[in-house]
Amino acid sequence: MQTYFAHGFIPTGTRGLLLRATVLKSTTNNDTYNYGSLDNIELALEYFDSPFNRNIATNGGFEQGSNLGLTNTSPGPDDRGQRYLYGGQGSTEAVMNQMICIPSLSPYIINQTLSYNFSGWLGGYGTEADSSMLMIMFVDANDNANYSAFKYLSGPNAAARNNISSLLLSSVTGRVPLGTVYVVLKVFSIQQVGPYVDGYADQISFVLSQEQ
Ligand SMILES: [Ca+2]
Ligand SMILES: [Ca+2]
Repeated sequence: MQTYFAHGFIPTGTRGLLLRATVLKSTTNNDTYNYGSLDNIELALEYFDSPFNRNIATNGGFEQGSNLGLTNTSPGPDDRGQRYLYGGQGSTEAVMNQMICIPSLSPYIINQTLSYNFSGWLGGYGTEADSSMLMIMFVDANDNANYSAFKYLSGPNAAARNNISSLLLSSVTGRVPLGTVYVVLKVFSIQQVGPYVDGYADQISFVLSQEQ
């Protein structure tokens, strides 16, 4: 199966939503059964107060996440909360994606006056070479990513963490490129030493602002 998604703003005056899934049976080879299939239909609604000058990433502090390896006294953000992201077990890499729709900001994007700041605290475990990485993608209305606007942020290696379990701040700023309808934030947790994927991340933040 493949995953498909659509996104957008609910138009003014909407009083209800109708979700419809159609499963089509082939008409070309006299199939007895309809083998069209689907699963896990989801609808997520989000209310935006003001999109500017605040973190609009959801659960960026991973307080609905996991906790292993760091302690409350490990170097990291002051506002870390109780939990953070780590990659877990069973794979050599874990990836988190979050899509944020911003079509209502198209006037600012057309005028090239919409700036972003994408940041996160990244780290790992002791002397292990496991690490984390952030990436941001800008995608247009046809779901085409703007490859020239990709940004990567590599987290610290063990030496940069002084070989202790800790988190360090990484950030990138830029201008939201023309044609952007939504952004995809990605967090990679990469395993070099087993058995756990000990790339850590916390306090992921995506902030938009108007350039004056
Ligand atoms: Ca946290
Ligand atoms: Ca590990």
